[in-house]
Amino acid sequence: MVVHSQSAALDHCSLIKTCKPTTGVFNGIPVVNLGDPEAKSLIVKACEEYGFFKLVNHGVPMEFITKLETEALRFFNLPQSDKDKSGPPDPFGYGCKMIGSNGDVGWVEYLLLNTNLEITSQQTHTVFRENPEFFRSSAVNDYIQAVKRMAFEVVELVADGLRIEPRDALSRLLRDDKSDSCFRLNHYPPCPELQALSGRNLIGFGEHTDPQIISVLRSNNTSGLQICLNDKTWVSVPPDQTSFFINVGDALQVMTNGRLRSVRHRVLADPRNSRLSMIYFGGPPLSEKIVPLPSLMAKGEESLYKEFTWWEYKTSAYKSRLADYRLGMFEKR
Ligand code: GA4
Repeated sequence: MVVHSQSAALDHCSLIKTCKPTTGVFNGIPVVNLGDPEAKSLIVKACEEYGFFKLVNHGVPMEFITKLETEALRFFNLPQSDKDKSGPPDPFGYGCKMIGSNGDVGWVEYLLLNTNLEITSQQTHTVFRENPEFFRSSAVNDYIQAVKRMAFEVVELVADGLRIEPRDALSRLLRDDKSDSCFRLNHYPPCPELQALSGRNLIGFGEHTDPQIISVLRSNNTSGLQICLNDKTWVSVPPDQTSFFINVGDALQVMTNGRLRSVRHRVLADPRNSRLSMIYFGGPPLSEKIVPLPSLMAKGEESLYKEFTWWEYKTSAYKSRLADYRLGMFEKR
């Protein structure tokens, strides 16, 4: 993203929302050590209360993380015209400021990628035709494979903690060859002039919940991520470049009949430092029925939601605005 002058920057930004600067960070984010024998109950508690937690001792080699970060920065530092050759993100590729196709904008540029290995060569061809070095390096694949493995373990612990049987009832959906998962690299450039002029924080990525089962986020050491607590207050998550942050998605909320809550979150651009985040969104196959898992339902308990497939939910999500409450139309009233 190149800002030529202050006025050009303001033109670009006229559609980007702002919010009052927030002070202080929230120190109450639950932290789970993947090696802790109590991990399953701590994960469930965190997902019930916040739909969000920080994962340490996660087993993803730091080397994979740093390598991908270097490659991603190399890409985002290319001239705008070169990056544009890898866009638009329909559905995969490079995007700048526009999020989705329904008018949402943010102070962000990004790469949306498929996580399915079979599609990788096709992706190299379509998305990285003009920038093949990015995909020729093993950085993306090594990272995604390691993060997926960790995500499978996390959802198996969710299953254990909720006494869901079989314990792979969730992980099999993410492991499936047809799993509809994706990967996103977000780059939030600093924006000092704009912030100084408005005295407010620019929204990098507007508030939303993730539609999938689980999202696994890692960022550099620049702050910006905020989550919305049950009392509707927004709190800043202190960044930690060596850990992962796990989000419950809408599909997991439905599959647990509302026991686990998908977390509303957003990202504010930092006036001084650029933020880079990498997120794996683990989703089920398109044909999968998204219904509460039978082994979790108490006797006589009814589903809070109408029955739908992941394809139906995804189609409706992609027609919505970022901030919409997407599960609303699937709730039984
Ligand atoms: C939010 C989570 C993921 O980033 C994403 C986003 C998707 C997009 O960027 O195209 C959506 C958004 C996300 C939910 C509502 C729709 C679709 C933008 C948007 C306005 C890739 C996803 O799966 O859903």
